Amino acid sequence: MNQDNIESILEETRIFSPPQSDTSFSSLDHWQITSDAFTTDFEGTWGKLAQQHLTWQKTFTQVLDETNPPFYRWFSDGQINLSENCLDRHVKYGLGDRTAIIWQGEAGDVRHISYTELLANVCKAANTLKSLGVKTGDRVVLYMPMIPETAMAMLACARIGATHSVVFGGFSAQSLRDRIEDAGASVVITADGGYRRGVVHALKLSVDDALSQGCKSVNHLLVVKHGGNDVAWQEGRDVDWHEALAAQSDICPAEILDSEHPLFILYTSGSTGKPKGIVHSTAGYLLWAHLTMQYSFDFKPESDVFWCTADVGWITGHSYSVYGPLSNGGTSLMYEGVPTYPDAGRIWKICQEHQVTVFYTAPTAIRALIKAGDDYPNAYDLSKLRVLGTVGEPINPEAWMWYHKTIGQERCPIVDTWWQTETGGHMIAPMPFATPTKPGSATLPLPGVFAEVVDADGEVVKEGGGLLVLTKPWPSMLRGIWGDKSRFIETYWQKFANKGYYFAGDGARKDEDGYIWIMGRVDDVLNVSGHRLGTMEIESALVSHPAVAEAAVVGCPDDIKGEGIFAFVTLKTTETNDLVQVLRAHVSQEIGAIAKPDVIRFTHDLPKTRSGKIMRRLLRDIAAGKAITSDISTLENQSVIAILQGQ
Ligand code: 7RM
Repeated sequence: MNQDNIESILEETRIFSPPQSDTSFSSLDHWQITSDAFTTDFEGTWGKLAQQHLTWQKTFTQVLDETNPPFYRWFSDGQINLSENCLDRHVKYGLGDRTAIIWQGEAGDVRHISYTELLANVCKAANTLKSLGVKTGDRVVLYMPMIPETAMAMLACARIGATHSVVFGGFSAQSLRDRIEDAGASVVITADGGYRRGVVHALKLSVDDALSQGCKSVNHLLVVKHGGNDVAWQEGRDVDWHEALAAQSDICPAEILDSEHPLFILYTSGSTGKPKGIVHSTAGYLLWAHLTMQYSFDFKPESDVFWCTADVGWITGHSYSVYGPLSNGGTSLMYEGVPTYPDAGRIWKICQEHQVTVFYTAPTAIRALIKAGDDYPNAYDLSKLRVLGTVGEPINPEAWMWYHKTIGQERCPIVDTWWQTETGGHMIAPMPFATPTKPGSATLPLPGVFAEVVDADGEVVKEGGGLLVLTKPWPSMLRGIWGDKSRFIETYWQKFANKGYYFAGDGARKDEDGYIWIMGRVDDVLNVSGHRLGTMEIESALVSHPAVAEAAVVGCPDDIKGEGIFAFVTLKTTETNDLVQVLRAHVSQEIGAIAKPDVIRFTHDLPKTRSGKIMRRLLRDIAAGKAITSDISTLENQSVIAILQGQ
């Protein structure tokens, strides 16, 4: 994390009492009682919640199967269909007319989709997938804009037991191809285009590109006509979503699926190698997406309008734009465009127009909106807002205070939610009307979550800094990395194997009240605007260019993005004027625009230890423009430092 942020977090002493509410969790005593229930009877409490909150096709008899750790299984002899829980049960109980999705297009168009309508479309989409040969257990990749059809496609996959893998639309054709191939998908669902800043992005073009270079497993491309631009069409392979759905019945029985059936794969960056396909199961994932809506957001499906600004290409969009709100029978707002288009008031305009009550976004967006000035939010009626959430990266106290005062008008609790793609749902977060909050702290583990800060030996740190671990399994935990068992064990379980702890990859501090303050990644993973990127991935993209011999990528402080990307590069050829631009474009093509380095600095040599390891700490200090604090006595070629510093 940014040094300024660390300092402001370390100095932070303010405490804010939760506002009064007659909600089910209205004091820290309620948090304590619920948390204690898990300590006293871990499996019994989880089992009771799973019975109460989910609709089962066949009830389970065993809550947790821990015979083969870390391959934990939850509710494993039960059967359940996620789409039935998100749709059929609400329609059956008379909520068919309630709005499931409010969609706001960037150009101004709005759609309200009721539960009845959503169910009918999901059934048609499910029947379409079946007609294209998709069967239970097959993989379907989605490369989509933020439109209701994306949620429909996810739910349709879940309905027939096809494992979906959503790839963020900002990733390049190359990244898309890697993911399609790794997942072995038989169908890709995309759109002719999606809107961003008034421009239609040609999503299908990237899919065509990816498929032309491999992806032999793909038989069909299902295309939603949305952007209105001309697209190439391959007869026999490409299928028009609307035409296909129109020909299908709106009834499709929900497949009987085991609790542990793989619901989705979502690729995320790690410190080594290519992005890994995080696998989530059906029942456990759904239970926690459902419950955390209530715990962290105090979600009231009958009256709330919930808006999570994350793209469904990320885990936040999966759990809190789609599955969490819909499982509860509530209303989820989806916005297709850019939050600052046509101006920085767009978000607040949408909140006013759709009477948003619970709003969830990333600190990077908050910082960008602060910079735009208070006139934007002040011009809109934000009085309906009652809970404000943040996610993705540490929030600096200054941004927290602005969110609290200017947006929440000191009325709305701020919920800073710490979690990961791997955890499926929130792990550490305040309960908005129960937990006193401190700006910059995600506060306390949610009931049922056992999080600790430990030292390098895995001993619990009562107060002070260390590594963040989860000491007990939880229902929505990742079930593995797609196709790579050993990487799963190595990445998450090896470090504290003697204790059986899950290692999150984050540094954290525990204060005198037991509050947890997340200090950022301790591995080679960057957090750029709340998006996870591996330094290795960016380095590989750089060295795949013919001009590049070697590359070392580190994070550097960035006021808005939290972290920026700084690349040190040695060349095989001589430096040309436009090489920085060429390399940035190359990374964009290899990974996606989000991975473009902010700074590329050429050097004839990279600083290495005698054993040949790149001295990353040294590079981080240089990238931050700081005095060098690391020990450089082992540096072979000391004269390189001035060049690295750009002198
Ligand atoms: C949900 C999501 C996970 C990484 C995680 C942290 C960082 C997420 C917070 C946070 C501080 C937070 N999934 N992170 N939330 N850091 N405070 N509230 O972001 O898989 O993409 O990233 O994000 O480093 O390990 S993710």
